[in-house]
Amino acid sequence: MYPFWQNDTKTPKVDDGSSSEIKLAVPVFFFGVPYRTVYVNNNGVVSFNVLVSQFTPESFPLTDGRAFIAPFWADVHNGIRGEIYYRETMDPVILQRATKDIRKYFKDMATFSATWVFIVTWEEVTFYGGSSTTPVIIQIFRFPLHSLTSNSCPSSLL
Ligand SMILES: [Ca+2]
Repeated sequence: MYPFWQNDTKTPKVDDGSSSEIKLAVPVFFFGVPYRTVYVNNNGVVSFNVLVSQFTPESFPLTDGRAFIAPFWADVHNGIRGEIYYRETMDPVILQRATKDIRKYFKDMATFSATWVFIVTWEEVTFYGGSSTTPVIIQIFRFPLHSLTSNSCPSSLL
């Protein structure tokens, strides 16, 4: 787990909600397309170009062409419990750790070197119909992978 703090930006505490459009310090290349903004969506999706309020997951590839990363696509309800945090960082300690993690877990990326990281954390959120006693936690982090393709995309990295 990467560190997150109470002063990270939070998404609205509302069912099926999303952040505002987040301008990134560096472009993220996703399947060869550069994106300069993202949305952090409460239902476990980080999306490009459009927010995602959809609460029922679909299998990939999506038929409508939306571009997003779905580490936790589910019907989250942070209005009942939990917070969703995000931040960009170029903290050398985080970059060093991310570089080490990627090299360790993705053997074909032995020369990878993180220069920027975007961390999203769903902390103790619950699901639609859940309660204050049914929390879960998940975190993702993302790097600008310049050669990401459908054949080389390490899904657990996203
Ligand atoms: Ca929801």
